[in-house]
Amino acid sequence: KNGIVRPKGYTVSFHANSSVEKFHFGQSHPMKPWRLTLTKQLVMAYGMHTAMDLYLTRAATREEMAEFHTEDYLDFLKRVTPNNMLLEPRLAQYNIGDDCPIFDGLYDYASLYTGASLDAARKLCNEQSQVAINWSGGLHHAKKTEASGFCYTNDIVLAILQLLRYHPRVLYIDIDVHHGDGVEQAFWSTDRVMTLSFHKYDKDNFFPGTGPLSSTGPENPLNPGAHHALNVPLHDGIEDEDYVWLFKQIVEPCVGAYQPSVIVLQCGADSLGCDRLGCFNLNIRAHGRCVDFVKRLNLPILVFGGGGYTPRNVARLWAYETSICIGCSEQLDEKLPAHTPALAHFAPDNTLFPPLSEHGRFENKNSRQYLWSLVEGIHKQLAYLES
Ligand code: ZL4
Ligand code: CA
Ligand code: ZN
Repeated sequence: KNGIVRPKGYTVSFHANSSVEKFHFGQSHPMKPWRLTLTKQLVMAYGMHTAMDLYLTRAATREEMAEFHTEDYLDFLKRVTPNNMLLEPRLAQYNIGDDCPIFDGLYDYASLYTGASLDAARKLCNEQSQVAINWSGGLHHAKKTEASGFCYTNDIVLAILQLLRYHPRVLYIDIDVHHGDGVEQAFWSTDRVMTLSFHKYDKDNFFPGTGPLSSTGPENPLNPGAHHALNVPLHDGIEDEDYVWLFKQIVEPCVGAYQPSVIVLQCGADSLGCDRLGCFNLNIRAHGRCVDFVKRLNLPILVFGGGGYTPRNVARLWAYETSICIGCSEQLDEKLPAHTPALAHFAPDNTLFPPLSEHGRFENKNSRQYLWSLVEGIHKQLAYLES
């Protein structure tokens, strides 16, 4: 109730525009922007808003989004509506369909989440914050000229392009259960961004089907991007200790070898157990330990959301990870504050850390031997950077 004390000499900023929360992808679509309302309610119920700089962000301008996306794709997003879409000849070209439907306000939705990510990036560039958070961002699948996997504009790519104005090397880390293909592709041919994604990989049966260990950048060793894409393909059911171990075994040498000046962390909540679309068995604390590990590297960090399709757990996770960024996670009561507005969503247990791995929806198919082979594969790849 008294609020959380702001850490000294260290600023965490929270970038949001609550207008994004009101958009609807359509009946039974798994992506639910109102999960952000739930998240913000928990953050505030715990009193964390007093320990951060809060920014009400504006929508990204068309010019800002054209730094990555094509004019014709942005024109399309701007003009298409549920009423005129049947007259639109290029729906297939822009990959509009069940995953990426046309809904009312689509352009406003995309420009709002993108605007928040750009605002966060600028606060890191001018050193007004050390950690800048946008839970509405992290839409890693969008391409230059098409929508993909619930993502219309790629706010991560646009934010990284901003960071590159001031930072020589950006490390991008993606712990969403899906492969961060759009970000990987955008920076495929540069050595100024290293992309690292942990994800479920099954070429034919799990979206988007890219991101094997062998996908490391352009084949031509003279291309600067060679060896700067890293992929950690996982099977169903990975558990807390193994995931956190793997994350540390890989992230630490990446930072050592690449020496980034800033880190962008996509915190997709669909890698939690019990996610509607996911297939891992992670608990909230384990996911948070990955964020904590990155925070302790003492580099400026841009923190984004992403996937997450069981809204009550998305809200728990991102509220907890907000506390990790602030450095106040030990002060949070496991029991959710009694004055949380949507407390009924978190019933019957009303805890921040419900058991998500016990119900064992997914058998762990990741053997220790397999995990070691991933670590070894990544270490071998990093050895190319030293030379
Ligand atoms: C749905 O119930 O695997 C969309 C998508 C809409 C409502 C009504 C339509 C019913 C699950 C998913 C038919 C839906 C058929 N509705 C969807 C190959 C696919 C073709 C589309 O977390 N069908 C495509 C995308 C993935 C595919 C995951 C993750 C984003 C992120 C960052 C994107 N696409 C098969 C599926 C439903 C739906 C139910 C769905 N789509 C589950 N997985 C996908 O990485 C934000
Ligand atoms: Ca990922
Ligand atoms: Zn995802």
